[in-house]
Amino acid sequence: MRTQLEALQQASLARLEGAASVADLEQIRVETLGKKGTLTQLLRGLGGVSAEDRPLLGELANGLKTAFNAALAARQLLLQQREMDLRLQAERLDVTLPGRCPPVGGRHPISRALGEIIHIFSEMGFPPATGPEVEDDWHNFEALNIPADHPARQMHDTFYLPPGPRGEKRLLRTHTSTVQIRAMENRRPPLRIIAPGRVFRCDSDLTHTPMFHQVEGFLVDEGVHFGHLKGILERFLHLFFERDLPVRFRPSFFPFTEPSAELDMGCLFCEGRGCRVCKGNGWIEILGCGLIHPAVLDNVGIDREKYSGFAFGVGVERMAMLKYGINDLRLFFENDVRFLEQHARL
Ligand code: 2U9
Repeated sequence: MRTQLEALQQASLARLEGAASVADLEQIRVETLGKKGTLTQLLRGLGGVSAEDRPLLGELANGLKTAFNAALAARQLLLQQREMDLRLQAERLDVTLPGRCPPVGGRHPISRALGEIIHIFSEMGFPPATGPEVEDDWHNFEALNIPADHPARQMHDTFYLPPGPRGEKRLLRTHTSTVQIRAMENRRPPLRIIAPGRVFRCDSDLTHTPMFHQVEGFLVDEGVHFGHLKGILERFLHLFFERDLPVRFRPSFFPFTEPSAELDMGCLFCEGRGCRVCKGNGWIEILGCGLIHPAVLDNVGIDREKYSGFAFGVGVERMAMLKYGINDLRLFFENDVRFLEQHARL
């Protein structure tokens, strides 16, 4: 027994000495002091030795256990340190390397232009209002004095949907004037709002998409005249394009305004000398406007003798193209990341 103990002491200490990793050490510990470990079994065997040998052997065995545990702890510390050194070597970080920039999203140029238009009009006292995109015949056409035989009302110009639950005609709004009709029906003058949003027309070619964005605006009060409209629009264009540009009004026709006008501004690109953008004439057609037709006021129960109003409509895609120098409408809708990266801002 004694020789066995001494042999085990030598062997186990030598094994600890030769262990190359913390995992090896654990293996040796289990094989020595675990349930079925060599030293555990020897200690169990002590029960069978004579009473006179037992104290000495017991002391030896306990001494071995203590020596083993001490050697194990010392070796563990050393190997842990060594393993940590190796890891630190292998996993060294070069903190001077340039960082990897995570891709950052940005706002689409249409959203940016819309945001700027809304901001400018809000500051001038026209808060934005919204309404449904699926509309009825009344709000989209009838109330706006658009006659039954008007070309805009035909199937090939407007997207019609299956009729509603009470058989009513339903369609995708072709302009946001519907929002202003609802405002006039629900509130009394003085009124001023802008109506930004998506509109839909059955049209698709180089310069038309079936969905596009509009901002319409209107003001109804006593004594409103064309001079008010001119002042507001000039100020708006000055703030949006961040420069002073000449404007001119050309007579036009819309069923919902009388008189009606088209507003041209001096070409941004050639300052009136004539270029490709303005087709050589120095002016760019930018928006439509007019004084609200008295028949429209009648339709929503506003006294045409007491009140008058002006209204205007701008196409957001066109404004964005001019401001950011984008020459192809399709770019807005193709979602080519190269285009978006070039024009997106936070
Ligand atoms: C009400 C009465 C009148 C809104 C108006 C225009 C002229 C106009 C176009 C600009 C480019 C549409 O997006 S576009 O194709 N709009 O020319 N819009 S007057 O007139 C209204 C609106 C509401 C109750």
